[in-house]
Amino acid sequence: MTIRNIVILTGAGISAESGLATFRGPDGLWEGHRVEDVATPEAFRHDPALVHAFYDARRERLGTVEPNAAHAALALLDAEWPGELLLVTQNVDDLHERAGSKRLIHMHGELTSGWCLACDERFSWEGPMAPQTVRPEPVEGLSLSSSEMQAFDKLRPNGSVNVCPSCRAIGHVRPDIVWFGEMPYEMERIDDAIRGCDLFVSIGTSGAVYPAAGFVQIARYCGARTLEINLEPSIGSTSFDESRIGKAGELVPVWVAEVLGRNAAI
Ligand code: BJW
Repeated sequence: MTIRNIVILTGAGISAESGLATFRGPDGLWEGHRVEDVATPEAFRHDPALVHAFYDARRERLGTVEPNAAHAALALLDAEWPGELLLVTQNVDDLHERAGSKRLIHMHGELTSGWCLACDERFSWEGPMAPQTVRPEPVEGLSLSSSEMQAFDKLRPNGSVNVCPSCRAIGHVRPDIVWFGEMPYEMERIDDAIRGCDLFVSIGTSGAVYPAAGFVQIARYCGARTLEINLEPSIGSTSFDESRIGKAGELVPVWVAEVLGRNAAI
């Protein structure tokens, strides 16, 4: 079978070897909370401080990790593949783009993006987002000491506080992340690419969350060959033509070398 159009779906497992926790593994709880408890609009309405703390901690962690061999191999494939290619990631980290991937969709949003609920604008975001990290306005007779000022400034690198850079509303910026019950981004583009691909590859995802978990069935129905690369068989493993079981950092470079017709030392 000649392959021209490739769609690759990635999940948390591809970033595990970079040191980012997966959601449903043994380290998948965050301070005792399941992702289903903190990644919903209801959770954000009920306890915004908790949800901000979850994403602030992950945004901070992002600055301490690097792309791994699997991200690098997919970036190489993107650079060298002459046909159509689309990398659809469920991950909200920025390791694919830091590795160099260009043809990329973040279907579940991005940690480094904010969304203002007051004016509906989206913008890039660094540092914490929790409103309590705003340095208090000076109040007559009650001034902050310089060490207190420094402590607040440390909490807001590059001056980021929960102020919308577009409309200046305070406290209305939420993480630009797709939570349960919300529509993932760019579904039409993703659907078109899956229906038109000859090869669909799923890497490092458990297959527990829809619509991503259903992509393999659409690809198969439309005649694509399907491959999964995962540490263990995913929930939908039997839907794939082929499963390669092992670490993404080891198996993805080998697969990319095969596709590019090279030996495995890439
Ligand atoms: C390695 C490795 C290594 C480890 N190498 N591998 C009932 C039935 C069916 C569906 C529903 C239902 N009730 C509700 C729904 C819909 C719901 C859903 O799917 N719920 C399920 C819980 C059942 N979905 C939604 O609500 C979505 N929206 C939606 O459906 O809108 C309507 C719609 C209709 C029609 C078309 C389109 C849309 C939105 C889902 C939003 C998901 N958001 C989250 C959190 C936000 C992002 C964040 O905070 O990071 O996204 S949940 C969380 O799970 C996160 C992930 O992107 C997502 C998937 O997890 P992932 O990546 O698979 O991670 P893990 O941990 O589960 O798996 C890691 C895998 O890696 C494991 O298998 C390991 O073995 C492996 N691994 N190390 C290779 N080194």
